[in-house]
Amino acid sequence: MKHSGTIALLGRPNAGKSTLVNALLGEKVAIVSSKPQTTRHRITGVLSEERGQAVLFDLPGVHRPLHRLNVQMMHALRDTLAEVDLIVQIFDASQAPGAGEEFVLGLVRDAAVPVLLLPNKVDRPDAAAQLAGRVEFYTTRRMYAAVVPISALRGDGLPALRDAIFGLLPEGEPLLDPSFTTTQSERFFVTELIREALLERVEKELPFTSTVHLREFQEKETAAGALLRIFADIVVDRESQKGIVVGKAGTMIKEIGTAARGRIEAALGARVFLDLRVKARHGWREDQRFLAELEPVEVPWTPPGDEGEGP
Ligand SMILES: Nc1nc2c(ncn2[C@@H]2O[C@H](COP(=O)(O)OP(=O)(O)OP(=O)(O)O)[C@@H](O)[C@H]2O)c(=O)[nH]1
Ligand SMILES: [Mg+2]
Repeated sequence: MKHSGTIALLGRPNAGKSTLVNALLGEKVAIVSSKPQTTRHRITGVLSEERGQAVLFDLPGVHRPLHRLNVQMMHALRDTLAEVDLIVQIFDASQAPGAGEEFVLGLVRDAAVPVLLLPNKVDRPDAAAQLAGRVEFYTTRRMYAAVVPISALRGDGLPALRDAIFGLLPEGEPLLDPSFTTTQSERFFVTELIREALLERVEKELPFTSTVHLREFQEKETAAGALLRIFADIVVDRESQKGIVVGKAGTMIKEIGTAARGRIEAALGARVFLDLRVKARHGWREDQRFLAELEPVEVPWTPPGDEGEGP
Protein backbone atom coordinates (compact mmCIF):
# COMPACT_ATOMS: atom_id res chain seq x y z
CA MET A 1 0.00 0.00 0.00
CA LYS A 2 1.25 3.45 -0.86
CA HIS A 3 1.36 6.42 1.51
CA SER A 4 0.19 9.76 0.19
CA GLY A 5 -0.93 13.05 1.63
CA THR A 6 -0.42 16.75 2.11
CA ILE A 7 2.30 18.47 4.12
CA ALA A 8 2.59 22.07 5.34
CA LEU A 9 6.02 23.63 5.71
CA LEU A 10 5.86 25.87 8.73
CA GLY A 11 8.52 28.22 10.05
CA ARG A 12 9.79 31.76 10.42
CA PRO A 13 10.84 33.76 7.34
CA ASN A 14 14.30 32.65 6.17
CA ALA A 15 14.18 29.27 7.97
CA GLY A 16 14.84 27.56 4.63
CA LYS A 17 11.38 26.21 3.69
CA SER A 18 11.64 26.99 -0.01
CA THR A 19 15.22 25.73 -0.17
CA LEU A 20 13.98 22.47 1.34
CA VAL A 21 11.10 22.04 -1.10
CA ASN A 22 13.46 22.53 -4.04
CA ALA A 23 15.99 20.12 -2.51
CA LEU A 24 13.38 17.41 -1.93
CA LEU A 25 12.10 17.72 -5.49
CA GLY A 26 15.54 18.07 -7.05
CA GLU A 27 14.08 20.92 -9.06
CA LYS A 28 13.45 24.59 -8.49
CA VAL A 29 9.76 25.29 -7.93
CA ALA A 30 10.08 28.06 -5.32
CA ILE A 31 12.27 31.14 -5.27
CA VAL A 32 14.81 31.58 -2.49
CA SER A 33 16.58 34.65 -1.13
CA SER A 34 18.44 35.88 1.92
CA LYS A 35 15.64 38.43 2.51
CA PRO A 36 12.76 37.51 4.83
CA GLN A 37 9.22 37.11 3.40
CA THR A 38 10.43 35.86 0.05
CA THR A 39 7.52 33.43 -0.32
CA ARG A 40 4.17 35.23 -0.43
CA HIS A 41 1.83 32.48 -1.54
CA ARG A 42 1.25 28.80 -0.99
CA ILE A 43 3.30 26.92 -3.57
CA THR A 44 2.69 23.26 -4.21
CA GLY A 45 5.59 20.88 -4.78
CA VAL A 46 4.78 17.27 -5.65
CA LEU A 47 7.18 14.56 -4.50
CA SER A 48 6.28 11.22 -6.08
CA GLU A 49 8.09 8.01 -5.21
CA GLU A 50 7.40 4.27 -5.50
CA ARG A 51 6.16 4.33 -1.91
CA GLY A 52 3.66 7.13 -2.45
CA GLN A 53 3.26 10.86 -2.93
CA ALA A 54 3.93 13.84 -0.68
CA VAL A 55 2.17 17.04 -1.72
CA LEU A 56 4.37 19.70 -0.13
CA PHE A 57 2.93 23.14 0.55
CA ASP A 58 5.67 25.75 0.75
CA LEU A 59 4.27 28.66 2.74
CA PRO A 60 5.08 32.25 3.65
CA GLY A 61 7.19 32.50 6.80
CA VAL A 62 5.29 33.25 10.00
CA HIS A 63 5.35 36.98 10.77
CA ARG A 64 3.16 39.69 12.21
CA PRO A 65 1.03 41.01 9.32
CA LEU A 66 1.13 44.80 8.98
CA HIS A 67 -0.46 45.09 5.53
CA ARG A 68 -3.36 43.51 3.71
CA LEU A 69 -0.87 41.58 1.59
CA ASN A 70 0.63 40.07 4.74
CA VAL A 71 -2.77 39.33 6.24
CA GLN A 72 -3.52 37.32 3.10
CA MET A 73 -0.19 35.52 3.51
CA MET A 74 -1.01 34.51 7.06
CA HIS A 75 -4.53 33.40 6.08
CA ALA A 76 -3.08 31.07 3.47
CA LEU A 77 -0.82 29.68 6.15
CA ARG A 78 -3.52 29.09 8.77
CA ASP A 79 -5.93 27.57 6.24
CA THR A 80 -3.24 25.17 5.07
CA LEU A 81 -2.28 24.13 8.59
CA ALA A 82 -5.89 23.16 9.21
CA GLU A 83 -6.19 20.91 6.17
CA VAL A 84 -2.96 18.93 5.87
CA ASP A 85 -2.03 15.38 6.93
CA LEU A 86 1.36 16.33 8.33
CA ILE A 87 3.13 19.50 9.49
CA VAL A 88 6.86 19.96 9.01
CA GLN A 89 8.11 22.65 11.40
CA ILE A 90 11.45 23.98 10.29
CA PHE A 91 13.73 26.39 12.15
CA ASP A 92 17.10 28.01 11.57
CA ALA A 93 19.32 26.19 14.06
CA SER A 94 22.10 28.73 13.60
CA GLN A 95 20.05 31.28 15.55
CA ALA A 96 18.89 31.34 19.13
CA PRO A 97 15.10 30.84 19.31
CA GLY A 98 13.10 33.86 20.44
CA ALA A 99 9.58 35.26 20.60
CA GLY A 100 8.99 34.54 16.93
CA GLU A 101 9.55 30.85 17.54
CA GLU A 102 7.11 30.92 20.47
CA PHE A 103 4.53 32.29 18.06
CA VAL A 104 5.20 29.46 15.58
CA LEU A 105 4.77 26.97 18.42
CA GLY A 106 1.41 28.55 19.19
CA LEU A 107 0.24 27.77 15.66
CA VAL A 108 0.82 24.03 16.13
CA ARG A 109 -0.22 23.84 19.77
CA ASP A 110 -3.58 22.22 18.94
CA ALA A 111 -2.57 20.49 15.69
CA ALA A 112 -4.47 17.24 15.28
CA VAL A 113 -1.88 15.80 12.87
CA PRO A 114 1.72 14.67 13.51
CA VAL A 115 4.38 17.39 13.52
CA LEU A 116 7.98 16.78 12.43
CA LEU A 117 10.66 19.09 13.79
CA LEU A 118 13.50 20.05 11.46
CA PRO A 119 16.51 21.97 12.72
CA ASN A 120 17.89 23.40 9.46
CA LYS A 121 21.26 24.90 8.47
CA VAL A 122 23.24 22.33 10.49
CA ASP A 123 26.10 22.96 8.04
CA ARG A 124 26.75 26.15 10.00
CA PRO A 125 29.24 25.69 12.86
CA ASP A 126 27.11 27.65 15.33
CA ALA A 127 24.12 25.43 14.53
CA ALA A 128 26.06 22.22 15.09
CA ALA A 129 27.50 23.48 18.38
CA GLN A 130 24.12 24.59 19.78
CA LEU A 131 21.91 21.89 18.28
CA ALA A 132 20.91 19.92 21.38
CA GLY A 133 19.89 23.00 23.37
CA ARG A 134 17.96 24.55 20.50
CA VAL A 135 16.05 21.34 19.79
CA GLU A 136 15.18 21.15 23.48
CA PHE A 137 13.55 24.57 23.28
CA TYR A 138 10.87 22.90 21.14
CA THR A 139 10.73 19.38 22.53
CA THR A 140 10.12 20.63 26.08
CA ARG A 141 7.10 22.54 24.77
CA ARG A 142 5.35 19.91 22.66
CA MET A 143 5.52 16.34 21.31
CA TYR A 144 7.08 15.79 17.90
CA ALA A 145 6.67 12.69 15.75
CA ALA A 146 10.44 12.88 15.13
CA VAL A 147 13.31 15.35 15.06
CA VAL A 148 15.32 15.31 11.81
CA PRO A 149 18.30 17.70 11.59
CA ILE A 150 19.00 18.80 8.03
CA SER A 151 20.94 21.10 5.82
CA ALA A 152 18.52 21.96 3.04
CA LEU A 153 21.35 23.75 1.28
CA ARG A 154 23.76 20.80 1.26
CA GLY A 155 21.16 18.03 1.23
CA ASP A 156 22.27 16.54 4.55
CA GLY A 157 19.57 14.54 6.33
CA LEU A 158 17.17 14.46 3.38
CA PRO A 159 17.03 10.64 2.99
CA ALA A 160 16.10 10.38 6.69
CA LEU A 161 13.52 13.13 6.18
CA ARG A 162 11.95 11.33 3.20
CA ASP A 163 11.70 8.15 5.28
CA ALA A 164 10.07 10.04 8.15
CA ILE A 165 7.59 11.75 5.80
CA PHE A 166 6.44 8.59 4.04
CA GLY A 167 6.31 6.78 7.38
CA LEU A 168 3.84 9.36 8.71
CA LEU A 169 1.61 10.00 5.69
CA PRO A 170 -1.66 8.06 5.66
CA GLU A 171 -2.16 5.07 3.39
CA GLY A 172 -3.52 6.08 0.03
CA GLU A 173 -2.92 6.49 -3.66
CA PRO A 174 -1.26 9.61 -5.16
CA LEU A 175 -3.46 12.71 -5.10
CA LEU A 176 -1.96 14.37 -8.18
CA ASP A 177 -0.52 13.27 -11.49
CA PRO A 178 2.97 11.99 -10.53
CA SER A 179 4.50 13.52 -13.66
CA PHE A 180 3.97 17.02 -12.14
CA THR A 181 6.44 18.55 -9.71
CA THR A 182 4.31 21.65 -9.12
CA THR A 183 0.81 22.91 -9.83
CA GLN A 184 1.74 26.59 -10.17
CA SER A 185 1.23 28.27 -13.52
CA GLU A 186 4.14 29.26 -15.76
CA ARG A 187 2.89 32.84 -15.66
CA PHE A 188 3.12 32.97 -11.87
CA PHE A 189 6.53 31.29 -11.80
CA VAL A 190 7.82 33.85 -14.31
CA THR A 191 6.83 36.72 -12.00
CA GLU A 192 8.52 34.92 -9.11
CA LEU A 193 11.78 34.44 -11.02
CA ILE A 194 11.82 38.14 -11.82
CA ARG A 195 11.16 38.93 -8.16
CA GLU A 196 14.01 36.61 -7.13
CA ALA A 197 16.46 38.47 -9.38
CA LEU A 198 15.20 41.72 -7.84
CA LEU A 199 15.41 40.51 -4.22
CA GLU A 200 19.03 39.50 -4.67
CA ARG A 201 19.95 43.01 -5.69
CA VAL A 202 17.99 45.34 -3.42
CA GLU A 203 18.24 46.11 0.27
CA LYS A 204 16.39 47.72 3.16
CA GLU A 205 12.65 48.18 2.66
CA LEU A 206 12.60 47.42 -1.06
CA PRO A 207 12.20 43.63 -0.74
CA PHE A 208 9.00 44.23 1.22
CA THR A 209 7.64 47.12 -0.83
CA SER A 210 8.11 45.66 -4.31
CA THR A 211 6.31 43.13 -6.45
CA VAL A 212 6.11 42.01 -10.06
CA HIS A 213 3.06 42.59 -12.23
CA LEU A 214 2.84 40.68 -15.50
CA ARG A 215 1.48 42.85 -18.29
CA GLU A 216 1.68 40.39 -21.15
CA PHE A 217 2.88 36.87 -21.73
CA GLN A 218 2.92 35.59 -25.30
CA GLU A 219 4.19 32.29 -26.57
CA LYS A 220 5.27 32.09 -30.20
CA GLU A 221 6.48 29.15 -32.23
CA THR A 222 9.39 30.23 -34.40
CA ALA A 223 11.76 28.37 -36.72
CA ALA A 224 14.30 28.41 -33.87
CA GLY A 225 11.83 26.92 -31.34
CA ALA A 226 9.47 28.46 -28.79
CA LEU A 227 9.86 32.15 -27.97
CA LEU A 228 8.28 33.69 -24.88
CA ARG A 229 7.61 37.40 -25.02
CA ILE A 230 7.20 38.70 -21.49
CA PHE A 231 6.23 42.26 -20.54
CA ALA A 232 6.34 42.93 -16.82
CA ASP A 233 6.45 45.77 -14.30
CA ILE A 234 8.46 45.85 -11.13
CA VAL A 235 6.09 47.72 -8.85
CA VAL A 236 7.45 49.75 -5.94
CA ASP A 237 5.61 51.73 -3.31
CA ARG A 238 7.06 55.20 -3.85
CA GLU A 239 8.43 57.31 -6.70
CA SER A 240 11.69 57.69 -4.76
CA GLN A 241 12.23 53.89 -4.88
CA LYS A 242 12.08 53.72 -8.66
CA GLY A 243 15.56 55.15 -9.07
CA ILE A 244 17.08 52.40 -6.89
CA VAL A 245 15.61 49.67 -9.07
CA VAL A 246 16.50 51.44 -12.32
CA GLY A 247 20.05 52.18 -11.15
CA LYS A 248 22.63 54.53 -12.62
CA ALA A 249 21.88 54.91 -16.34
CA GLY A 250 19.60 51.87 -16.09
CA THR A 251 22.34 49.45 -15.04
CA MET A 252 20.39 47.85 -12.20
CA ILE A 253 17.19 47.13 -14.13
CA LYS A 254 19.31 45.76 -16.95
CA GLU A 255 21.09 43.41 -14.54
CA ILE A 256 17.81 42.25 -13.02
CA GLY A 257 16.41 41.64 -16.49
CA THR A 258 19.42 39.65 -17.68
CA ALA A 259 19.44 37.48 -14.55
CA ALA A 260 15.68 36.89 -14.69
CA ARG A 261 15.73 36.09 -18.40
CA GLY A 262 18.44 33.44 -17.91
CA ARG A 263 16.45 31.79 -15.15
CA ILE A 264 13.18 31.84 -17.06
CA GLU A 265 14.90 30.32 -20.08
CA ALA A 266 16.44 27.57 -17.92
CA ALA A 267 13.19 26.86 -16.08
CA LEU A 268 10.82 26.89 -19.05
CA GLY A 269 13.19 25.63 -21.74
CA ALA A 270 12.35 28.37 -24.21
CA ARG A 271 13.97 31.50 -25.53
CA VAL A 272 12.77 34.59 -23.73
CA PHE A 273 12.33 38.21 -24.66
CA LEU A 274 11.80 40.22 -21.48
CA ASP A 275 10.60 43.81 -21.34
CA LEU A 276 10.93 45.02 -17.76
CA ARG A 277 9.77 48.42 -16.48
CA VAL A 278 9.57 50.04 -13.07
CA LYS A 279 6.38 51.65 -11.78
CA ALA A 280 5.45 53.32 -8.52
CA ARG A 281 2.08 52.52 -7.03
CA HIS A 282 1.68 53.95 -3.58
CA GLY A 283 -0.06 51.71 -1.07
CA TRP A 284 -0.25 48.67 -3.36
CA ARG A 285 0.09 46.29 -0.41
CA GLU A 286 -3.23 47.58 0.93
CA ASP A 287 -5.00 47.76 -2.43
CA GLN A 288 -7.37 44.80 -2.70
CA ARG A 289 -8.06 45.47 -6.35
CA PHE A 290 -4.38 45.56 -7.29
CA LEU A 291 -3.58 42.49 -5.17
CA ALA A 292 -6.29 40.61 -7.04
CA GLU A 293 -4.73 41.70 -10.33
CA LEU A 294 -1.41 40.08 -9.49
CA GLU A 295 -0.78 36.74 -11.12
CA PRO A 296 -2.69 33.94 -9.35
CA VAL A 297 -0.47 31.00 -8.35
CA GLU A 298 -2.58 28.44 -10.13
CA VAL A 299 -4.80 28.54 -13.17
CA PRO A 300 -8.33 27.42 -12.36
CA TRP A 301 -8.86 23.92 -13.75
CA THR A 302 -11.76 21.61 -14.34
CA PRO A 303 -11.45 18.08 -12.95
CA PRO A 304 -11.42 15.42 -15.68
CA GLY A 305 -14.91 14.32 -16.66
CA ASP A 306 -16.48 17.71 -15.88
CA GLU A 307 -15.93 19.18 -19.33
CA GLY A 308 -18.91 19.87 -21.45
CA GLU A 309 -21.43 19.70 -18.63
CA GLY A 310 -23.57 22.78 -18.50
CA PRO A 311 -24.42 24.60 -15.28
N1 LIG B 1 23.82 27.72 5.43
C1 LIG B 1 22.59 27.37 5.07
N2 LIG B 1 21.77 28.28 4.52
C2 LIG B 1 20.52 27.89 4.17
C3 LIG B 1 20.07 26.57 4.35
N3 LIG B 1 18.78 26.50 3.92
C4 LIG B 1 18.47 27.74 3.48
N4 LIG B 1 19.51 28.58 3.61
C5 LIG B 1 19.57 30.00 3.23
O1 LIG B 1 18.63 30.71 4.01
C6 LIG B 1 18.06 31.79 3.25
C7 LIG B 1 16.55 31.69 3.24
O2 LIG B 1 16.17 30.53 2.52
P1 LIG B 1 14.67 30.35 1.97
O3 LIG B 1 14.56 28.95 1.48
O4 LIG B 1 14.32 31.44 1.04
O5 LIG B 1 13.85 30.50 3.33
P2 LIG B 1 12.25 30.48 3.54
O6 LIG B 1 12.01 29.79 4.83
O7 LIG B 1 11.59 29.91 2.35
O8 LIG B 1 11.95 32.03 3.70
P3 LIG B 1 10.56 32.84 3.42
O9 LIG B 1 10.07 32.46 2.06
O10 LIG B 1 10.97 34.25 3.51
O11 LIG B 1 9.62 32.45 4.51
C8 LIG B 1 18.68 31.69 1.85
O12 LIG B 1 19.76 32.58 1.80
C9 LIG B 1 19.15 30.24 1.80
O13 LIG B 1 20.23 30.04 0.92
C10 LIG B 1 20.97 25.61 4.93
O14 LIG B 1 20.70 24.43 5.13
N5 LIG B 1 22.21 26.08 5.27
MG1 LIG C 1 10.22 30.72 1.07
